[in-house]
Amino acid sequence: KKLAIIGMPMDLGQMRRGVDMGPSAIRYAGINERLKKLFDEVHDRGDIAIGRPEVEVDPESNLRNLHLIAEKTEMLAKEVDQVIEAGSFPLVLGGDHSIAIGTLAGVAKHYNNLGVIWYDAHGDLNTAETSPTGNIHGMPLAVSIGMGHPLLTNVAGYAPKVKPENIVIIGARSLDDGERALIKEKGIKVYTMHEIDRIGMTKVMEDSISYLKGKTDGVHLSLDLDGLDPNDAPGVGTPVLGGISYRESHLAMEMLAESEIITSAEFVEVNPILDDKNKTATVAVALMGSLFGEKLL
Ligand code: DIR
Ligand code: MN
Ligand code: MN
Ligand code: MN
Repeated sequence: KKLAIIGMPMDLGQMRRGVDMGPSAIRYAGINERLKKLFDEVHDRGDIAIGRPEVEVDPESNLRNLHLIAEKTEMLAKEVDQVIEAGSFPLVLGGDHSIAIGTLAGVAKHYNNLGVIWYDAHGDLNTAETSPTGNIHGMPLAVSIGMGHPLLTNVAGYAPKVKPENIVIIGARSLDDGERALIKEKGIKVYTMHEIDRIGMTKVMEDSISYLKGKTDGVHLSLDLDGLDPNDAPGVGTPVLGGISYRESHLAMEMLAESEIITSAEFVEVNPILDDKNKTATVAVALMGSLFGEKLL
């Protein structure tokens, strides 16, 4: 079993600076040491070069940093593609959630029926038309089903990446009107905080796993740290009260490890500037440990 780590220090999908330092914060929290115990080989490929580009707002679409994000996610897609071709598990470190456009573009071409688990307080299902902010980090899941600006949906030269019926959103508690409409229209499966409270994380994960297991040939985990409660993961740009706990998140990761369905992953939105002594990156690394099979006994 081989793991490849790719850092994507991009903060162009939203307005709070600092999430570009996410990959560094996660490395400082000990990702390499921790995961070396769980894989035969861990290769940290370093960061994709983002540089310090000038922030722009596309006058036609009102999208913030549209061209830069299209260009940089294309680079990430190539890197992820190479990692999979080399037989390694790709683990991408964000960066804001717009990086998922590139990760999924690199992953999805290797599967006929890719499943996606979107662990997030938000739906990330906005388009230029429905977005209240113009921030592309609120759009990557819509982009992956082929909805949104063509520069984004066509990253890596094909669209869509994922079928709506192969998606499960877990932890949602802040959805915009357009996102709600899209969820209904496309029949996307969503476990909001209501279901997590009501039926418990065990049942939510059992149902999610059996929903995806039969019909997919690979499952990507896209974990936004703001899916967790801000008490447990304060270092995120858009915290929302009433989130998934640290314990529930570990349980979810342990159940995914047991199920053996996950074939790629990314951990995004870690912002060390807004954090409390690197707590959020430390949580991210602990969750990776559980996802990749760490056991207490
Ligand atoms: C909001 C926030 N729905 C938007 N989205 C966030 O800007 O579209 N996603 N924070 O993680
Ligand atoms: Mn390929
Ligand atoms: Mn997100
Ligand atoms: Mn979010």
